[in-house]
Amino acid sequence: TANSVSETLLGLDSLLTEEERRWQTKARTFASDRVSPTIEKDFEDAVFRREFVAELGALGMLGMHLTGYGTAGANATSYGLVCYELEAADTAWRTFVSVQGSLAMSALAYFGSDEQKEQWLGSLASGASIGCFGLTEPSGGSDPAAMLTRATRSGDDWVLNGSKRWIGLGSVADVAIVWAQTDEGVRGFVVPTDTPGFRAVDIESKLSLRASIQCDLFFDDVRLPTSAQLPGARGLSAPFRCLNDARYGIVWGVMGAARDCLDVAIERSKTREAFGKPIGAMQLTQLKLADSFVEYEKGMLLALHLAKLKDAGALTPEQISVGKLNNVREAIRIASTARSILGGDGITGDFPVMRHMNNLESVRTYEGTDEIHTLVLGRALTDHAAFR
Ligand code: TGC
Ligand code: FAD
Repeated sequence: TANSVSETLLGLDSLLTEEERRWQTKARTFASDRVSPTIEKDFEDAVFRREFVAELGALGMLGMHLTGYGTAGANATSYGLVCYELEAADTAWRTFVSVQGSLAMSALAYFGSDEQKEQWLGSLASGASIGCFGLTEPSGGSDPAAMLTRATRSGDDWVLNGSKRWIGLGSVADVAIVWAQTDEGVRGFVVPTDTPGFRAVDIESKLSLRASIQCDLFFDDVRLPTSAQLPGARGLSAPFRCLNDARYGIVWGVMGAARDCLDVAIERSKTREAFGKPIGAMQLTQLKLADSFVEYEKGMLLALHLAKLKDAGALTPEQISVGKLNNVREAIRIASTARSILGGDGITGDFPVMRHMNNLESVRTYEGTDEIHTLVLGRALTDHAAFR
């Protein structure tokens, strides 16, 4: 777990506090001791390791940016560093902490009643329970305002009908946060997954994020008490506020995947020979490594800057879009460049690079696609919304 040249050359470590480094070390140790030893096989066999959930809970990494109910109350840089180290091992485990901690737990913490928080937040923080977050629908994810899932009143109850797609952890979750259209606009509902009429079906044909689970969810007359509604959530700004937390974690996470690819490529450039000398001694290889390194360091600086803004309570959705758009795009370029440096061996599971490349294709799509974040920035720059 020693720092690599890509981490030390610019000395960004010096910008971290002792406490932040402690979080980073804890996450790095978990990633290297628990995730890395089996991840190639888990990716190949599509295995989600349920036992890691309670371990992450015991480490304080679930909903760690929140306060109360057994959460860690850590600062934004610490949360970012945990995402960074987990995703260096595999995007599946950063995705897990994003869905559980930043989506399901944030929704409960920001918009839940005291009763809902009491019932769920502690057990989600410890990893005794799993939560999922259902916003995207089969007819499309970029425009959640067009959602078709509906909650209607029936006496004192709500009745939920519709479906969601791509919902992380749906089939292993104990509780689903479900966003639905109502006569009063979009509202959020806390749905225990054993409620009659709730069904989750795994999406099995994935070539990306294979060590993670995504599902179709179906709601067939799911009857819920009034108390299942998230009282503080009014309109789409509520789920979007949760997305902000998860998108922020992605800004850091993808730099972990980029670091892993860069480190592998640097190492290989020193040992692999062609035309009688190491490929790292060739100028074209050095250009690839230097360009990748520069983008990686810029991505880390951007993540650190957003962390400071987040802790100051000043981080805007547009600033998060800059980070998500840039860092995912550059991580994909770095992974692809590393793949080329590895030559033919780069397409095998003997190296992590192709796995990261495949995973990053999910990351560029979820939490707002490249195009959506581009249009968010276009709107901020011109005052014209070009979505519709
Ligand atoms: P728009 O008119 O822009 O906004 C509607 C209301 O929401 C407010 N708002 C936000 N509030 C907080 N944070 C944000 N980021 C916000 N963005 C918008 C806005 O102020 C307004 O509030 P109010 O009070 O005036 O009503 O809405 P729009 O319908 O035009 O949509 C804009 C757009 C396209 C940016 C939005 O629909 C969008 O972000 N689409 C992408 C959807 C998305 O990212 N889905 C992610 C699903 S979850 C997931 O992918 C999990 S992956 C696993 C993992 O995270 O690891
Ligand atoms: P679409 O919205 O159909 O978009 C298709 C293409 O059209 C994209 O390239 C898009 O950028 C482009 N496009 C759309 N609108 C415009 C426009 N106005 N201008 C230009 N181009 C446009 N969702 C959840 O709710 N919960 C989860 O836990 C979750 N986890 C996920 C995990 C994975 C692995 C994946 C792949 C997805 C997950 N999602 C989740 C869904 C994710 O948020 C959506 O996939 C994403 O929002 C895009 O929606 P879509 O796939 O329906 O694509």
